[in-house]
Amino acid sequence: MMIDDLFANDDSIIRQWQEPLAKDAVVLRGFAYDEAPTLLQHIATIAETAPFRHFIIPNGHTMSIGMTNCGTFGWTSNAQGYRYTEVDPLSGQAWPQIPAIFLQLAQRAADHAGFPHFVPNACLINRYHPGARLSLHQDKDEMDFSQPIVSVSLGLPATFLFGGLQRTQPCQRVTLTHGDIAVWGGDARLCYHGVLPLKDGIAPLPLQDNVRYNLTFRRVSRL
Ligand code: MD6
Ligand code: FE
Repeated sequence: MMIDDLFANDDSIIRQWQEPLAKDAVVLRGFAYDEAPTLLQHIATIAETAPFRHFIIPNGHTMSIGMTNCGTFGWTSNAQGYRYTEVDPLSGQAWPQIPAIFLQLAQRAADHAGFPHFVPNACLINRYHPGARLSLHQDKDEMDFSQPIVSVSLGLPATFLFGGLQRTQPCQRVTLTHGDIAVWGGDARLCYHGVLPLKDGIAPLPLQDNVRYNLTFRRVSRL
């Protein structure tokens, strides 16, 4: 068989690869690339109902990242603390539903990374402009740590910091670009991570703007 025939109907074979970060943590390069324009359209629609906002965090600072959510549960913060809510505090209404294409992509990515049967019920949407950053943290407000987190990067590249189970452990630096999906679960589920200040640039079409979006899919337990 000719090499052309081997690749004839699926050039994802040559545009997608995996980079393990640690046990149970992997970056799926290019995994969301084809769906990216559709994902961005859905983000714009969600933001019409649940606009991006800059939460206050318990230390009194305002986050540099704009945030919104879709799903049964949405991550929120105020001066009192962090929590998942079933209602958008801005509108008093339920968060918009997770679009079917989001769910399918998150499930496929989790499956690919070795976490089958992932059914997220929360999707946090982060928006970064140049200078916006996310300090080192653990994702532990979900209560259920048996499920992984699936994180989709869109728009400008960012430097992701991936550390260990203790804040003081050294961090790897990983560049996450448009279409990459990071999946963390199992022994890596509570690893510290963060994002360095976003550098200026012009994101790929259809954005053509100095912006990065990140979708993180989670399973939040009702407790
Ligand atoms: C971001 N991501 O990439 C922020 N959390 O914009 C996260 O905080 C994150 O990418 C848990 C797992 C993967 C992530
Ligand atoms: Fe996080």
